[in-house]
Amino acid sequence: MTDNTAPAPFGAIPTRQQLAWQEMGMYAFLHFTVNTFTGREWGDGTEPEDAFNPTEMDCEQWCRIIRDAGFKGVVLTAKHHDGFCLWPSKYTTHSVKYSKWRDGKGDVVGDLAKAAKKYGLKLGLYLSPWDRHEKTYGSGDAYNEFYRNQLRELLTTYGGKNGEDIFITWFDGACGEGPNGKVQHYDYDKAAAVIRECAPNAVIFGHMGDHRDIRWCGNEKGYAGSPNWATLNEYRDAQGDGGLQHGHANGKHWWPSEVDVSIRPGWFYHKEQDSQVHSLAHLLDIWYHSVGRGSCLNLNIPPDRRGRIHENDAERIHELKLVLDRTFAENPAAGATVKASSERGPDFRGDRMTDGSPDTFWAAEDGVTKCEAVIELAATHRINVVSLKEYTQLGERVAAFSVEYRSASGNWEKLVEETTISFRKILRTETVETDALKLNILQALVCPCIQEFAVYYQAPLLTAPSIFRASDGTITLTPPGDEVRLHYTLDGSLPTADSPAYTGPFKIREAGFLRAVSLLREGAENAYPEIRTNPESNLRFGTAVDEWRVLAADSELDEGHKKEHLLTAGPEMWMSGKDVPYPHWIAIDTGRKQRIRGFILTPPEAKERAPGPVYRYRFLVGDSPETIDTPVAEGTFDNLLNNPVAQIVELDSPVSARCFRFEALESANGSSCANIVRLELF
Ligand code: FUL
Repeated sequence: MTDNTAPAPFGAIPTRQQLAWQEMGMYAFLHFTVNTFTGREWGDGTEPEDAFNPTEMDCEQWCRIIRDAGFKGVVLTAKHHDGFCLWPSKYTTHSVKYSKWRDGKGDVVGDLAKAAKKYGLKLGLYLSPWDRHEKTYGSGDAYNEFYRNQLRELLTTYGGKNGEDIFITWFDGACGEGPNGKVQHYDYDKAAAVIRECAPNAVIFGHMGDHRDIRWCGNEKGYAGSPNWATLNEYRDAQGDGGLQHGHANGKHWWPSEVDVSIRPGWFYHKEQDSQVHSLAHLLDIWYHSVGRGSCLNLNIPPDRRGRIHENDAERIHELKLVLDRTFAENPAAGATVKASSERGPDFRGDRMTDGSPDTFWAAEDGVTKCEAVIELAATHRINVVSLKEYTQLGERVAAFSVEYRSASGNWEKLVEETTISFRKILRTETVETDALKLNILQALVCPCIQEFAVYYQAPLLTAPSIFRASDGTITLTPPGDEVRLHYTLDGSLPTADSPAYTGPFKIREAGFLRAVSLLREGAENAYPEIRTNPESNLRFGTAVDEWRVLAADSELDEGHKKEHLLTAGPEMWMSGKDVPYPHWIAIDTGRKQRIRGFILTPPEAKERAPGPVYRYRFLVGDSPETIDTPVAEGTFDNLLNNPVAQIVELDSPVSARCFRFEALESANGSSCANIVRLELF
């Protein structure tokens, strides 16, 4: 036995604010503004103040539901890109004060601050740097001053006596101004100084020069990377080298990631997405890939036009709480005896990681970077979740580890092998019965300090069917298991046991909306009888495309990305040619004149920063391949770069035509390329 003192800290370590933030695990994003009422994702700043008009505004309802679902805080879009202020800011007339809502006496930020306090939730505020309404935006100093004034006003009015109630200030980096738009040079130093002065407990998220405490995880899909180092070198580099997702080992700054994702396809509430609240299984995946990877989860639950959290969203986060509570109720490793291959002294013994205290940890001797610990359970248990924590107050140390279990025959079998542990690592594994586990530290930057080792069991969950629609309109549903039967509807209603049962593939050539649910067969075991909803998948689709023909495109990259891919049902895409500049276009002959109410564009999945997301588009129709020259829609796909979900565009009025041309006029990220997976008509 050696020296009974703690190891020296290693590399960058968290501040008090960062640690407090990290402990929160999960909080709720609240996207709410004029967009809620106009149906947009990015307002353009021309919306009249009266557009904002919730009919049953109730911040207490938000906070009650969010608190009851286990969230620790709320983050409100006090101002989104459209510039409309949810508080009566004295620096602009574009706010609730100038709307009809509550005769101009309403104050959403004020109501939320009060309700959050009442329900024990911490408060976070989002103040968009990009402001499409404010005249001074793009002017440099004048806007910087305006922005600082708003920041100070918000933090000092709603942050408690000394601003202590604010746990996060949230700044996104979005700007859709394009090459000819306004350019604002921000004074991040001065803005950050206001935050440090007025919100001493807050962490700064995202784009505030280098005055950040936490980084973006690099996508809006809901997952941090593996590995997921909390440290980072330069933010600039991280955008290109995967550092937002993975961090940098032994990086210069302690900048752990936050995972921000919406519970629905859009960030703002849209009625037509009521049936697209993520399934429980999807939400759990998000949770394990964010909180379970040591990040915090900022889950967006957008209030609706009433000013209330919609019933579907409320039900789903209630279900999430139920499964998490049940899973993490019993830890068979609590209090277990541990035999470690290297220990420093009595205060750092192996069983310090099973003693339940957040202040004690197992630490190996200096210089030991490979070691193991055997955890003896008091009895045999069924487990399928492993949870680990490093004592990150002393830095991040572990780069790779594995966990083995002792099988009935007494042999050690591998359960899981992974990379970083960091603040937290919670992994789902196969289900095994065991009476002992072994933690192998395979690679560490310096002797490891492990604060917690725990195991749990998550009961199996009923999941949703998968849907595939072929180009001729044939729909195939696949149930998630034998004990499941599927029911579906085509009229938009929620399928029940009385809806048509799925018995095999069927064909629908017209456009439509399919909803399908999984129901447990009679007699099958249901681990969660309290869950009231049936897991659902759904698909909005256009008319069958097997008789269509791609006439031409301005260019195509190669055989793997040819224009004909636009008509296939899989993930393959059309991509415009290398170094061919915008605009790009593709023209299609549908073979017969048909009534067109709109189109659905499916973008490629976001690989960290997709190469060619389209921002501005135009849609033209014609009766023959030679006369496709009548524009019927023009607009922008807001936020397609970060949140590439299917874009449904309804024409102002339906048209009859045989051919159409889609024109990509401007890219969302300055790249020369355009890429599209599918274009459908409805
Ligand atoms: C992005 C914004 O553009 C989206 O509208 C949303 O607010 C998201 C959280 O951040 O950058």
